[in-house]
Amino acid sequence: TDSIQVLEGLAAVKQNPAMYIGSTDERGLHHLVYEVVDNSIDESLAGYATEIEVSLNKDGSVTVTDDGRGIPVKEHPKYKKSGVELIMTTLHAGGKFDSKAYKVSGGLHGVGVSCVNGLSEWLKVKVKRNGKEYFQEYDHGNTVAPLKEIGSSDKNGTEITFMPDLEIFETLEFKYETISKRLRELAFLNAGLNIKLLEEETGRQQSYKFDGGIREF
Ligand code: 0RA
Repeated sequence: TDSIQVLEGLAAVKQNPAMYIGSTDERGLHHLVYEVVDNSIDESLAGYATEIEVSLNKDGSVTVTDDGRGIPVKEHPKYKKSGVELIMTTLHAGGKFDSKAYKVSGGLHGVGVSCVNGLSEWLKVKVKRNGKEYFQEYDHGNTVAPLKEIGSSDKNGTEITFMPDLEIFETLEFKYETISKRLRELAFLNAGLNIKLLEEETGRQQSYKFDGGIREF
């Protein structure tokens, strides 16, 4: 499928956010969190991530951390960019990712973490992989500098922190209860997966893990 993948920039997402995340109201804002979490859940379904942590930070940004394989860091021979940069800055268009297909299906799932990047004032990603730690940041979806090695690590995983763009969203206030309810549902649907939520400002936190899956419901 790689050869038929069409990569597009994020201009379309910024011009028509609703087509990608449904709306730019409170609901759309929360979709940003779910989109990033979905990527971590895919890493759990693939058999790697066992834990996902969502932090509502004091500055209004959100951090999603997982202990999956980490986004690939190798440079793509054709695009001359790291896997991290390609995943964060390009829309994977064509085939089932066709915008018409999304409109039919409701257009809310699996549109990719790059949409979140395009709709964020800034986004920072840290990847632990190959015994190393890497970092990259973006400004309104635009790369600030190439992926940089920032240290060593014996762990694997991905940490994404984003600040939603106030020029795009009608509200920037994440609701602990809204996110908590969704994460609880996701924990039911993904038996054994540990999902944590933390609110920095208040110290509120919750941890969801259901070994029996939906049967525990
Ligand atoms: C592309 C390929 C692989 C993993 C990921 C993306 C990935 C993306 C996200 C986003 C949040 N957490 C993530 N974890 C992984 C596979 C990597 C491999 O083959 O080793």
